[in-house]
Amino acid sequence: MSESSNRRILVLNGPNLNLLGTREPGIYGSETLEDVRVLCENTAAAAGFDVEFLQSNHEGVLIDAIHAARGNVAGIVFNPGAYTHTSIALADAIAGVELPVIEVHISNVHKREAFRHHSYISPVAASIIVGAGVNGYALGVQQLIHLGTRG
Ligand code: CA2
Repeated sequence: MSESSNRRILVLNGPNLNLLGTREPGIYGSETLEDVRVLCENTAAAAGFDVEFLQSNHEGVLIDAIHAARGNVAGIVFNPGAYTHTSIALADAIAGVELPVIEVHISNVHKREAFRHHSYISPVAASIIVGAGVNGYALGVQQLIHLGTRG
């Protein structure tokens, strides 16, 4: 891993998160995904880190992004959306790249339907942030930086 990839973070978003701020504000708040991108960039910049920000509605695109992250970033802040509850393939991709992944959920999934209580991602995540609203992304960026810079 080069010096520059050490100071770069991938923020990855799964299906339907492009709709953030446009519907269901009672569950997901009124901030847009663009607001989340700026929040992540500002949080990372305060510690001298850059952010690569990606959203996809396609599982294979997310898997490719995780593979491409290897050697290029210090770690991944990942909201896998509904793939959280279904995707062994995403869990395998994370296990395969050996990068720290911070799993983020805007809503408190444990207060919601039972099918949202199980995550295939959590067993391969370094940390999990749930129910903090979009601030969870900022906490995720800070946690990744903390993991990478602790002695
Ligand atoms: O709470 C979260 O961040 C979730 O990962 C969001 C997923 C949901 O399936 C997970 O159980 C929990 C859904 C993302 C859809 O985002 C929307 C945002 C605004 C309007 C409609 C969907």
